[in-house]
Amino acid sequence: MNETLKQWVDESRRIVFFGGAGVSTESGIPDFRSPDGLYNTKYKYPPETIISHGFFMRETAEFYRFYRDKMLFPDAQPNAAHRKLAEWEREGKLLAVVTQNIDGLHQAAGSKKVYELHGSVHRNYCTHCGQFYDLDFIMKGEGIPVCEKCGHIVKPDVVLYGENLDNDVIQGACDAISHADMLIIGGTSLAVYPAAGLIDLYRGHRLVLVNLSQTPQDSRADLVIHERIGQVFSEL
Ligand code: CNA
Repeated sequence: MNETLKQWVDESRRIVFFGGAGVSTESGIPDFRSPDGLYNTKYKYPPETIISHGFFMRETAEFYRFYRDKMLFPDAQPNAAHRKLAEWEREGKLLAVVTQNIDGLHQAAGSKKVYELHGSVHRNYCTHCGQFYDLDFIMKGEGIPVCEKCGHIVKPDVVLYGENLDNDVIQGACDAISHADMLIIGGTSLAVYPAAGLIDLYRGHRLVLVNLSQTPQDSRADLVIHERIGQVFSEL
């Protein structure tokens, strides 16, 4: 167990967690940039092309083939990292989780204050009338999902490359990070902007990075742990 991390967690009252795909790999969901991540699987186009706004508009059927095949994991369960964060929130020592993940596992673990910078696979809307659809609706259909009310295309509430982040979500995340007395960054390559830029708002001296591989921000962190985050959190 990392004693410094444990001590800082014990002493902090306004922890904010900023995470990415690496938080869910121990739940069986592949990340993007690890050796066994999505960017290293063979597909007709690179993933960053397929999960872009332009591709969704142009080649919707191909988008959904990839999306259903590679991005939906309805049976994944929260791991020790998700569970510990929810526990800290219940205990009143965690302000918020800010996540780049779209899998909903923080909420499944019981977290309430979750800023989903890149949206969620659990919310889907008709592009015409705004009718809501759940993940099951996308899973059980084939081809392009269309609205049962008006027949227009249903789109996941996921921020695709080339789309803007939701202003209210960014505002909430900025607010939480700037009020944090400890910021734990975990399971993210910190390569995707503007999300990765939000950590600049933290001004304290308990900046912890828990990530398997190195990140561009390792040198500015007060504590760096290159281990599996589920394992690290299970020992806290
Ligand atoms: P990324 O760029 O794939 O980076 C993941 C990072 O996590 C890498 O640096 C890994 O070394 C590290 N990592 C992997 N497993 C672990 C582990 N068990 N413990 C600690 N570190 C680990 O992913 P980012 O989140 O940084 O990139 C942002 C993208 C990925 C966002 O737009 C997400 O929407 C997108 N994404 C999300 C999911 C999901 O919702 N679960 C899955 C795949 C991709």
